[in-house]
Amino acid sequence: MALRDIIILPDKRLRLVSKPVAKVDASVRKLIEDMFETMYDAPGIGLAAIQVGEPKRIVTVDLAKKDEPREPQVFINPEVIAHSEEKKVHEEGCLSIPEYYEEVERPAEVTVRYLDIEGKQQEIAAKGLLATCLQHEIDHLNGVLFIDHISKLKRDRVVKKFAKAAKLASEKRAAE
Ligand code: GNR
Ligand code: NI
Repeated sequence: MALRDIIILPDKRLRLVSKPVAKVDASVRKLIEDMFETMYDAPGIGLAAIQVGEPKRIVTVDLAKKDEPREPQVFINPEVIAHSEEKKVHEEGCLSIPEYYEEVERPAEVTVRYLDIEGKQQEIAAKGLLATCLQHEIDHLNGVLFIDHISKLKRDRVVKKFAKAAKLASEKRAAE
């Protein structure tokens, strides 16, 4: 297993549309192992492969609480095939936009079709935190971030803050 670096705003790779996985082979399984290690280390409840720089349609999730046994879940080529009319507001955060949290409205329930680690097609009806998390992760696979669902004023503010931080960090590196 290996810990991978998580890419953060304004890294342009976060806007890539990830490619479907054609075959769940050893390299895909290795990437999934690395994603779990990286997600648990962060820690986060979900991770999309592009967040470790791999534009592949792979998502890892674990919603277990800190003091509970791990419940790793993996979703390959996940697609929302149905969603409720009912919406729900949930506070979201993103490992690629560290320490920024904002409320996002999304469908309360979604049905997601995906491949499991064996490459077998599965469907899951998700509600609550799993529904929110899967929609957040599937957005990543399409180059969409949770800040795209908030007001332009708030989005512009956070994008500016991260752009400034990246500029200062690069100036600091250049001065060394
Ligand atoms: O760790 C995470 N927490 C979270 C909280 C509310 C809604 C979505 C998430 S996903 C996030 C990890 C992450 O950035 N996944 O892409
Ligand atoms: Ni995220």
